[in-house]
Amino acid sequence: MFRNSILQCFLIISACTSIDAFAPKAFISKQSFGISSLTDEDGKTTSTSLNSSREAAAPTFGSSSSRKGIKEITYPYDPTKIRNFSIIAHIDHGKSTLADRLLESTSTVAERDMEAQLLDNMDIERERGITIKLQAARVMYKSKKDGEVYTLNLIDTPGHVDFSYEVSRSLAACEGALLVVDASQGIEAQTLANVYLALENDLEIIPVLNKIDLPAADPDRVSEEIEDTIGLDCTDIIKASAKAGIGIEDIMEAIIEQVPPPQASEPDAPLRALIFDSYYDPYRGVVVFFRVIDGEVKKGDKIRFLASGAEHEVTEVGVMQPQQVPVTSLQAGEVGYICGSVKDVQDTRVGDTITLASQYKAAANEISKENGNKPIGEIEGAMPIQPLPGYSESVPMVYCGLFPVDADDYENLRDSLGKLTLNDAALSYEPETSGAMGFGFRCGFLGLLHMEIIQERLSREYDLDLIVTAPSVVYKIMEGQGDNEKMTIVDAPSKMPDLTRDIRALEPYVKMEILTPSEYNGAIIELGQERRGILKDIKYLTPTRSTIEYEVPLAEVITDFFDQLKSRTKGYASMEYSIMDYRESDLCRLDVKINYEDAPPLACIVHKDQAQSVGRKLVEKLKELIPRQMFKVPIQACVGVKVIASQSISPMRKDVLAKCYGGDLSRKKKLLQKQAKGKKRMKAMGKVNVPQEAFMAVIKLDRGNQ
Ligand SMILES: Nc1nc2c(ncn2[C@@H]2O[C@H](COP(=O)(O)OP(=O)(O)OP(=O)(O)O)[C@@H](O)[C@H]2O)c(=O)[nH]1
Ligand SMILES: [Mg+2]
Repeated sequence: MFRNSILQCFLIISACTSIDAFAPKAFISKQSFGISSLTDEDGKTTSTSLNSSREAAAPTFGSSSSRKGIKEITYPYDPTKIRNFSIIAHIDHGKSTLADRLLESTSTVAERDMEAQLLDNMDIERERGITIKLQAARVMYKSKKDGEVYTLNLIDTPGHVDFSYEVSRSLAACEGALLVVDASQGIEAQTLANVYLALENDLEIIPVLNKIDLPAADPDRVSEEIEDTIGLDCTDIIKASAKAGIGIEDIMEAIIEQVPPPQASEPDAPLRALIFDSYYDPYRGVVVFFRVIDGEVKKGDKIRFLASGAEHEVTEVGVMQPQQVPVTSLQAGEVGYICGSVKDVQDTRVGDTITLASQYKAAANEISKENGNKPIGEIEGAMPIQPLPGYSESVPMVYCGLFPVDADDYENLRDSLGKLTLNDAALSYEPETSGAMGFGFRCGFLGLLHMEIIQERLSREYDLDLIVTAPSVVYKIMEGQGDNEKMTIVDAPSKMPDLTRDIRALEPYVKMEILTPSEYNGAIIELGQERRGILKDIKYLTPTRSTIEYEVPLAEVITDFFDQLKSRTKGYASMEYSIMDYRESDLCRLDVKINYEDAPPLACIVHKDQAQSVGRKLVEKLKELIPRQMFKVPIQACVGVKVIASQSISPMRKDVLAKCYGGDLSRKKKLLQKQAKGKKRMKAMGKVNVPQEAFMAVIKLDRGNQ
């Protein structure tokens, strides 16, 4: 019965996105419009030129210079003594802190090198106090029960929903998952989402109650909640405090006891290793993180990436402790990294399978012999080595345009995006050209926080100044009827055609689940109504906690929905969502004209009923954000050719009559007329600088009280 309920909750990608992620500080540059060129007046950011955040943030994590002369370590190999597991939880329930304790108590990291959330080694992670990248580490632990030494490969995962792709990839490399639940807060939306992901991967789940040191901790209530909602047996649940170091040994013993060891491979099986992460190192090329499923890989081997067909010689094989330590070989069941001077980022892809070139060639020759010496490429469906299942591609939820402030940076931006996709497999991009903005890229993200992090990483790690347009979802446009029906995908508001009678627009809807204390049910239903939500169900998990199920257009969610949810429930509610389907909606494109010139990056798609109020609020907001010019600047919001709202920014004006005391009236008139003429000329040639915040104005509008 439990499994059934899980099947219903298939892929869960949720949205705990904070819109304050969009505080203006995050955006960096100014842009001028229309006939004008791009400017970057006060667009300088703190660009610490980091080449690889992993290296830069944590020099101890192995820079190439410090690698010279490092001897490889040989570990005894016994697959029955290996345990691979991920740490999963809702955001801030203490995963990284627990990983710290596991590293510390096994003396994997020296005491002097220890710091809080050690595995969060990126600057952005440390500044924000959240994990955004999965991070693997190997610890050796001597069991108190049987006295044997075990190799524990742990993967710390991010808790925020925008990075759930990282979690799903980590889980595919493991046999078990440590489910951390904050004993003072209980189950949250993301706890459930991660449990479903772990069950999809058939993992053994070990629940742990964390933060029992807090006065507000209520382990009994939370255990009951876990039993009732998730269905895990909690009679002997481990009570721990990652901060105070309570229950750490119990956790490690439970892992050894409950998580199954990896399956040993057949003797002589060819190498098959699954890539779960990678990053670009300017000195060593692409560094690939993988889990060996079959076979063995050593330094000096020639490896082949099955999907791309690229072959490279291995220059280093190693494990993460968590700094990279070279080892002589890695065998089935082990987790580690490899480098092979791979300079072309296209060669490697997360989810691809690594094998040995010699084994591939031998298998290919055999198949070709069986087929009368036909070359392998000409034999249909021939697969000398069966690739591992890999991962399903992540589906971007939100799109935005990224344009370099300096047009010369275009190539640089393209290379940087290529390198960044190695480290962030959920990022997608394609070239885009816009009349007003020049050459850039349309990028797809899993959520708003993801979008902001990528933008910040581009600026910090690759020293790029960017202009970011407002995020939008993907719409489907249907034209014609019956067999002649044609569908086009629209991922930028400016590409939306004018909707006539035989063009229909479909927008994505999400299934949203909100967990909240029951006293806020009313406030949440009110919010749902404002956002065109369809209330599906309200369930009481316990007398004081409920889950509310909604079907909401995704476009309403990517505005300040999460902010509103938090503020209306005093921060107690959490939410998750997954894409359901596309539904027909009465949509229209809201264009913005500044100084009578179209400003496509400011256009947005809204529901027809909301067009008037969004248009009015948008022009008011733009009036506040766009600085005054020497001439009058009208700002208009239009649907089609109809202007539905307008405002104008009054010009800065010199008092030309100041020098004219006394004097004749006609003299004054003449001066004023001359000034008016000058303003008119200025207006015709004028350039309006639109600051970066203006691009985001549309998602920050207060949409209540419409
Ligand atoms: N009192 C107390 N605080 C804890 C405990 N474990 C973690 N914390 C605190 O909780 C906060 C979040 O901890 P993290 O370890 O960063 O949580 P996380 O689950 O890794 O968060 P994300 O990776 O962003 O999802 C930090 O301020 C920790 O100091 C604990 O056992 N007791
Ligand atoms: Mg963390």
